[in-house]
Amino acid sequence: MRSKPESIKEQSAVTENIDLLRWVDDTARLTKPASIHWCDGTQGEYDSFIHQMLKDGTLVELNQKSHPNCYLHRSRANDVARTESLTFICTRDKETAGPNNNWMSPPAAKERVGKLFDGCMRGRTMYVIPYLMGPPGSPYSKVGVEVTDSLYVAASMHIMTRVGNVALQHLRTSHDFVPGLHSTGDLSPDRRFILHFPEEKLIWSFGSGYGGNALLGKKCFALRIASCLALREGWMAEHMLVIGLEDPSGQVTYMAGAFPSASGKTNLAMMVSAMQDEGYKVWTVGDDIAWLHIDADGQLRAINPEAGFFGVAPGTSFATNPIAMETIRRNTIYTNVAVTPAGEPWWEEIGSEPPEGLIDWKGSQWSKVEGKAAHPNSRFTAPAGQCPSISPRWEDPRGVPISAILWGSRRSTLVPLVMQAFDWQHGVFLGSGMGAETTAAATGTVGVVRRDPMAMLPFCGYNMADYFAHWLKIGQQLKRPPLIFRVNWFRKDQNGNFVWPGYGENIRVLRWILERIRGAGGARETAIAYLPTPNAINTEGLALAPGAMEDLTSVDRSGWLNGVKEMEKFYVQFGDRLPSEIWNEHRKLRSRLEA
Ligand code: GTP
Ligand code: SPV
Ligand code: MN
Repeated sequence: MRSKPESIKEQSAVTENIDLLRWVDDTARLTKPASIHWCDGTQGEYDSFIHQMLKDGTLVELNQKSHPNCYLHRSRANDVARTESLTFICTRDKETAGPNNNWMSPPAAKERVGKLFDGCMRGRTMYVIPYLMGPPGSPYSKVGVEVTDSLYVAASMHIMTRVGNVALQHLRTSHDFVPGLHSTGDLSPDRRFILHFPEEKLIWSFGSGYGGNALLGKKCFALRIASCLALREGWMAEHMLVIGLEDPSGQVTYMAGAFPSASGKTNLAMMVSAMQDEGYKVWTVGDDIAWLHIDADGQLRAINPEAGFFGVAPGTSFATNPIAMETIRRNTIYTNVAVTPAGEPWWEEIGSEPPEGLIDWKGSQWSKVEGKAAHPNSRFTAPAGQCPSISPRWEDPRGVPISAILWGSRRSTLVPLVMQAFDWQHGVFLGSGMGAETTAAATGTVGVVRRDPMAMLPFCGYNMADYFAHWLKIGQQLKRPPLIFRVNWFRKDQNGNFVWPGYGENIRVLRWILERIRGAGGARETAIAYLPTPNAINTEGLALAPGAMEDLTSVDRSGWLNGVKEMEKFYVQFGDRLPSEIWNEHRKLRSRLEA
């Protein structure tokens, strides 16, 4: 429904929520749009958004025969990934945000960025998007309202969240929603700010139209703001995939895995098991974010707050991830991929040679000398419900019970293929010190190792010392805490080739994890963790280099001692706030390595 900005009365046809109407009204006074559109989340609305964007050139139609209802969007060349240096946590006290976050005081942030929002929607339409994060009817689901001047964002929110009445019906009180104000502005990185105000549960994002910067339900709400709410309310908001692993008897065991951006969550979540014939199958519950709660029986349970996948395109192929390829064949918005003369999306390692006449992600004729045809952080946006491996329980309002937690990141050296923490506290320590090679999902240098605790460094909305303490406390409240594992699919040999085949073959590691959960599976105690015994992981039929498995399951003591120093450098930033348990585990690891 469309209306003039200052007409609370007309808008109350959509909702009677006075706090929401007031916020939208205040926002309209600030941004001064020509009209307001309240999103209802219907297919008709989505279709009309697509139609408008095809007309104004925001979208390009792809081949409707091979890819029905698929479209391509090209973002600005300087707006292609999350911008961590322009992302802020705005709390009264800097220490609350911690050394892991950029900080501005709320008044300073509002003053500085309020000026940018002033009149920024003049002559344009303001879209009001009420959306639900989590399954309808779940006590764990939460409501957000995003106001944006980007139709691309509005259409993407249709796919990634549950938009419209379903959200409004979930409002328990009139202020029971997370407001998020977004404007693309002039898309200049000089005037780009992604601001979070956890104390008033508010998000302000200006100057970017891309991914996590602009789809405010995702990283801004479901991780940064939600992590703050979770700390207060006793649950956890995590950068995790969730899968169900079905065994030959048909029993399904659920696991959650925290891997940094562009480090394998979507692929693990949609894996086609290489052991399907033996009865091991993976079901997809979520591919990026998990909200974890302790139920009345002391069991950890997970819901996926999202309704779609915003997945990395490059590397996705019928060989590596056929389920993703099937999922993104229809009703999908592609961003920054290349396009063939036949109007089909194309990217590096899609499994076919670049055809003659390929158009690159910027819209120009591509030639080999110009580098990648698709942007390395090019993505697909697709509804989760059309994924062939979607779990029958992905929208279970109670969530699924979690039996194991996996930490995984890209480490070309040092970190074994898999290891099991001694206990919860040791597992939290392993997560807190996780090193990860950076990727193209955020602007900046790719491939440098940084500490990325629980894959949450860019997403924890408060001081990570308090976050580690929260993890430790949650463990104490669980009747049977999930076992914690560290995995690494990304070890490389001297020639820079991956040692482990990865993708569907990762089922071999998941199977060992399942055995460990059941008190079986061969393991030996080492200085760093329990490691699989030589034959504990089935490698039948794999073409591994001689000695590869030994390398993947051994401890490089001097390398780990270096790692211990890196962890220390990271931990000291938190001063006295760092839980003593973390220092204790750190000390114990060093002494075991030195023994
Ligand atoms: P975000 O959406 O940024 O959070 O990323 P993600 O963690 O979901 O990563 P995703 O599964 O999209 O994988 C990112 C890249 O890593 C893709 O190019 C994949 O092809 C590649 N990748 C994923 N799993 C594996 C694996 O097991 N082995 C190897 N070698 N590469 C992998
Ligand atoms: C990530 O970077 O972890 C993503 C993509 O999942 S974005 O939504 O852009 O944050
Ligand atoms: Mn992610």
